[in-house]
Amino acid sequence: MRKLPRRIRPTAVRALLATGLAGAVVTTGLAGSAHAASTLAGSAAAKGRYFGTAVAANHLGESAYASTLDAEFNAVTPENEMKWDAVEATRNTFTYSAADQIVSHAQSKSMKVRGHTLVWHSQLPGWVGSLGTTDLRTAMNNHITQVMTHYKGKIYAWDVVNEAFQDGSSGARRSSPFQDKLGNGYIEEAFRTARSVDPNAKLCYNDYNTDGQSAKSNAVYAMVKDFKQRGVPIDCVGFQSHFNSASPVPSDYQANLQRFADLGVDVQITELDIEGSGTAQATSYGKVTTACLAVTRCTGITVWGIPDKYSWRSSGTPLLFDNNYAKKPAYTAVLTALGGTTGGGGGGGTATCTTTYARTNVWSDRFNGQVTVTAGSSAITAWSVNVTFTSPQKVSTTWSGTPTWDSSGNVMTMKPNGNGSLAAGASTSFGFTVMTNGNTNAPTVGACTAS
Ligand code: 9MR
Repeated sequence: MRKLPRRIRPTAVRALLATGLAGAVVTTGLAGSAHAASTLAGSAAAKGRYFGTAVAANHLGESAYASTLDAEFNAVTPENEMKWDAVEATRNTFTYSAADQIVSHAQSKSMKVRGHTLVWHSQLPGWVGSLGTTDLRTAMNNHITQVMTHYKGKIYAWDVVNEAFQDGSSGARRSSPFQDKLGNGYIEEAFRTARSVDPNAKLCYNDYNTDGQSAKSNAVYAMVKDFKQRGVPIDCVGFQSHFNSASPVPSDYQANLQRFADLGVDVQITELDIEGSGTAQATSYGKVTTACLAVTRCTGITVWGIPDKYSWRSSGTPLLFDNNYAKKPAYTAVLTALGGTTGGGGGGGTATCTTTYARTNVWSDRFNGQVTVTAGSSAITAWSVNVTFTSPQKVSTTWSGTPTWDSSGNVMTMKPNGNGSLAAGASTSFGFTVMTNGNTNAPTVGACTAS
C-alpha cells in the first residue's frame, strides 16, 4: 500500500466480539420526537436528511457512547466491522458477529445503516492479493454476494468500491490486486454484481481528497458520468471529507457536490471529521453542513465517530463531542446549520441524572470530595443534588456548583454553575472541602434531579 500520511493508517485488526445477532426489530423511517429539532438527527430529519456516525461495536457497551448515539444520530456506518479483513479473513469463511451487533442496534433504534465497504485495497486479507486473475474475480464477486446477501434489506447504501483512485495530479487508478489483475473494469463489475444481489440498496462509490474539484475528483467524475451514460448501476457518490489544516474544507465544496449530483446520483458526506477546536473548527463544520443542505441530492451527513477519544486521529480532536461526550462548539454549529435549536431536553425523553461520589484528597484536618453528575439517556439543562454532612463537619469551600444550605447547616443543595447542560450520557463534577473537626465520615449524596 502506498504511504498516505494522515489518511490511511496500518490496519488495526480488530478482535471480533463473539456475540450473535440478538432478535432484531426491523423498523423503517427516522427516529423522531417532539423535541427532535434539538438533536442532530431530528433537525436533519426536518430537512429530509439523515445524520449518521461511524460506530465501533466494541464501544456499544459504554452507556454514554450508546446514549449519545441513540439521542443524536439516526444513521450508522460500521467503522471497521464490515471490511473484508473483518468478515472474510479466511477465504469463504464469513464472520459477521461484530457487524451484526451494529446492524442490530441500528435496527432497534430505526437508524439507517451505510455498508462500508465491499471492495477496497486496504484492510484486505493477504490471501486476496495472492490469487490469480480468474480466482480473484470469483473471490470479489463471491465476497460482494455473500456479504450483501447476509445484510439484504437492512442496508440503506453500500460503499461498493472505496478509494480506487490515486492522489495527486495523475487522475489514475490506484494500484491494488483488483486494479492490477482485473483492470479498470473491476469497478463496473463490482457495481453490477452488487445490484443483482440487493436491488434495494443504494450503491455508492466512496473516496477522500475528492471534496473539491481536483485531478482526482475529476477522474471520479468522469467515471460516474460514464457509468450513468452506459447504464452501469451507481446511485451515489460518497465524499469522505476528512479535513485538517493541511487539507481544509475546499472553497468549492458545495459546487463540487452539486456537479456530481447533476450527473444524476445522490451525494453523501460519509466520513466527516475536521481537526481543530473552538470557533475555527465550528465554522468549518457549519460550512460542510450548509453545503449539504444547499444540494438537493445531498441525502445525509455521517461523521467519523462520536467522542474525540475514539477518533482514528484523536489527537486532532476532530469530532463533535469531547472525551466526556460534552457537545463542542462544532456540534452547535452543525445543529444551528441544520436549523435545530440548542437547549431543552434533547431527544424527547425524560431528563434524568445519576451521581457518583469520590474522596479525592485527604489531609489531617480535612478532605476533598467530588460528586460526578451524569445525564441519563436524554440531554439535560439543569441538575440538583443534595449532599448531607455529619456534624461537626463544616464545608469550607465548594467549586463547580452553586450551593445553598438548609437551616441545620448540614444539608447542601448543589446546583449548576454554568455546567447544567449535559448531552445524553455526559458528565460534570462539583467538589467541596470538608473540615472534619474530628469526624471523617463520607457525606451522603442524595438523589439527582434533572430538568
Ligand atoms: O477509522 C478507521 C480506523 O479505525 C482504521 O484503523 C482504518 C484502517 O484503514 O480505517 C479507518 O477508516 C477509514 C475508512 O474505512 C475509509 N476512509 C478512511 C478512513 C480513515 O482512515
